Amino acid sequence: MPQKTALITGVTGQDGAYLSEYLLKKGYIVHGIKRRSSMFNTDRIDHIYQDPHVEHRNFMLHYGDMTDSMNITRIVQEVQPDEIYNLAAMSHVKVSFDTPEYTANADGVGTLRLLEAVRLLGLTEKTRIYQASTSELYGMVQQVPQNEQTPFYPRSPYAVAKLYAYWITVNYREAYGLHASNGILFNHESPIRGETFVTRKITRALSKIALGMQDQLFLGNLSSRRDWGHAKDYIKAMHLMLQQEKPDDYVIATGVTTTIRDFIKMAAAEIGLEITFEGVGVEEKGFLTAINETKFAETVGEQYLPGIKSRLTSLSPSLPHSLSPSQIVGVDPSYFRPTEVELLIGDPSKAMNQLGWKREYDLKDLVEDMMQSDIKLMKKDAWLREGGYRTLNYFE
Ligand code: NDP
Ligand code: GDR
Repeated sequence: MPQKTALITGVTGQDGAYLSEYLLKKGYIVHGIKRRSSMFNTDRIDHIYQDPHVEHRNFMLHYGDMTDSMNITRIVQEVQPDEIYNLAAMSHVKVSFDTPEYTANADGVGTLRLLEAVRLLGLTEKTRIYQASTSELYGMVQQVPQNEQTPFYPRSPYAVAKLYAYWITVNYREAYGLHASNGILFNHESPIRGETFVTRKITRALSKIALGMQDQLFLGNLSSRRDWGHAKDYIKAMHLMLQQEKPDDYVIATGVTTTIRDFIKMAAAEIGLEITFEGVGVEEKGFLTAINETKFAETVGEQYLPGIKSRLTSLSPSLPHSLSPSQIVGVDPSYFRPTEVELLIGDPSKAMNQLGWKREYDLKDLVEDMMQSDIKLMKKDAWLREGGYRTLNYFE
């Protein structure tokens, strides 16, 4: 079989990194579009980077931006890809309320730019396109669980921009016969998930709390429910969609939904900590109520036990809870969204039956993977600090 060429927009993101690795292992030549940034932004793909002076490279990066039509068109022309994976997006739902116009431009019109580039360059027969659609399209859900037939009701500028991208992809498929497919992916996470998405924010913060580097974690709505899978499973579905004879749209999900509150409990349990929630709304708090010392010592380290135990034992009945050192989680309304998506749960039957897609990770595996990785990451910072070195502060 001739070697295939893929072009990935958003190559520096979570999915772009896993997909690049996956396609390179399959023998693809992979081109990625990265943005110019004032600091290095290629952390997630540095391990597969190839020096431009190396001969016969199969992984190449191009500077580009979804808001720049000519740049997108030029790259598509140069690369002549067999497959395009459009993963680039301003992907943070809360931030999209602050930057709605940019989000519409990059996530909505950006998709049009890519489709038009393929059409204008006469590549409609050659190039297959994957569009990163999202469960956020369902927003205020009209049906439970959500499948490919469920009506959309977007609840954020991000979701509305992605709605345009979804339909323009369908339209180019129907109007010009493009092999263009939408993957309606539900939330998928991993150890390289962006630090401000809720799962990673939780696993990073709990790791720091366990190591005595942070006191508390402040979050927004603890009651919303998400259907979380592992990004490593989900990028395989993207590839499968482009290997089908006919383009189509598919839901990729686990079929299990969990509250943010329960995700916190699961992540804490992974390192032997029990967190109990009390109160409602902005008054809700999560307290450290028990420690499985053996598990904590195994997963975090025996030397960190006295620190975490001191937070538990200082819980005195005479102390108001708000002053208790055992408080680990608090609610900060500034993380609330003007309009929230309360419940998502997907039905991936079509993808399982037609693509033969199946997942390897369940939520427990995902949480374990993320916690182990973040404990390791934060220990590195703890050691650097002990050695007198400065570590970076990442503020949201
Ligand atoms: P990330 O936020 O991790 O990555 C987004 C990527 O897009 C980054 O490489 C980012 O560059 C790039 N990007 C952002 N804006 C632009 C722009 N204007 N021009 C070019 N590149 C840009 O997202 P994920 O990997 O998690 O998600 C991949 C795609 O899938 C996104 O489109 C997202 O909306 C969608 N999606 C994600 C889901 C999830 O749960 N992860 C679920 C459903 C859909 P930089 O690194 O410089 O910021
Ligand atoms: P989401 O993911 O909005 O579903 O979009 P995110 O992890 O940001 O939020 C999930 C839920 O958690 C609640 N939440 C918080 N969220 C964040 N980020 N920070 C907090 O402190 C916090 N507290 C509570 C949110 O309100 C929400 O209900 C992700 C992105 O990857 C999108 O690009 C993608 O399309 C969808 O998943 C599917």
